[in-house]
Amino acid sequence: MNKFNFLKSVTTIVVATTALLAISSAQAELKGWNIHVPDYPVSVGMDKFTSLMEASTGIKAKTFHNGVLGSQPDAIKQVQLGGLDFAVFSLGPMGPIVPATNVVSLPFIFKNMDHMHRVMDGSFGDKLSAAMEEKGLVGLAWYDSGARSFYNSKKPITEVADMKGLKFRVMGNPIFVEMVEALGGNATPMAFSEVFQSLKTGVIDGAENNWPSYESTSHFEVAGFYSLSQHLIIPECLCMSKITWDKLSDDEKVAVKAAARESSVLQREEWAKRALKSRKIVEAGGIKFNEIADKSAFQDAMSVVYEKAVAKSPFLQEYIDAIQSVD
Ligand code: GTR
Repeated sequence: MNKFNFLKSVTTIVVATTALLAISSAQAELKGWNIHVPDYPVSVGMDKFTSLMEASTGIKAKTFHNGVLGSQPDAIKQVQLGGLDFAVFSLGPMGPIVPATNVVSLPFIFKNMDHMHRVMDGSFGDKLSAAMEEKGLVGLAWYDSGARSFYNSKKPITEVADMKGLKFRVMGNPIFVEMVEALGGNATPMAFSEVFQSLKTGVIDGAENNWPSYESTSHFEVAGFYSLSQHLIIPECLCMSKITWDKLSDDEKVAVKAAARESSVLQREEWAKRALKSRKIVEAGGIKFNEIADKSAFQDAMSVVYEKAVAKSPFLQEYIDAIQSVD
């Protein structure tokens, strides 16, 4: 090959490779799943994540808010399969897929939000991330989701006996069915998107959630008794499909994790603000709110839920002890 032909071939290879790269990056807009409305703290956090990621790596990504890409259990499967690239998931419905995460779905496992942060931001959080990664979900950062309380359309819950006969929607995890049944209520697992209509038509009497979700879904308009049981504090995970993650270079992985961590700082600030704002909105909307002076009977009733969880996955006992040993 003469010098001219050699240069021509090199140029052809360079042009072809550049074109290929351009095609793959043009096609490679990552797709993110989110269940919440666009101004929700999770959504604000995810938008921050994608803009930081694009700024530091050039990787383009878009989050589809409002649950338009389907329910959470389906989306978890899609992220595992690589059909979706990233998402923010509550660890609540994650348990059937990653049993280790069931520990944070145990009622009253965390003393308060600060305790949850100390546990999840420490080595225990890394342990849960590792369990998720084995199932194809790479944990990038933990987001806040406050404390969940019961609400219903019939009456205030002031003691365990008030739960009797009421039908509550729960997230898709047997732990939550057992939780409501242990309190004397009836439980129906149901997708988040179906709860409003089901409350409105009386298919269910109540549900349980944090202030921002109670407000953003308008559930407060159809189930006006909110009783501060704060029985669940469940962290959420910004996670990426392992299939997508494995395509990143080492430098990109570092940058993507940094973007996720930075987004979680904003998400947590937004969370604290939105929790106060949502509470004001629903109170102004006329809901009847009550504190539960003594939660000990609710907590005591949960021992059967803990026993069943440990019977199913004996390793959970060590996880429970680990969380309870964090101050
Ligand atoms: C919200 C949570 C969602 C989803 C929802 C539900 O608080 O952020 O991920 O779990 O509750 O009740 O289904």
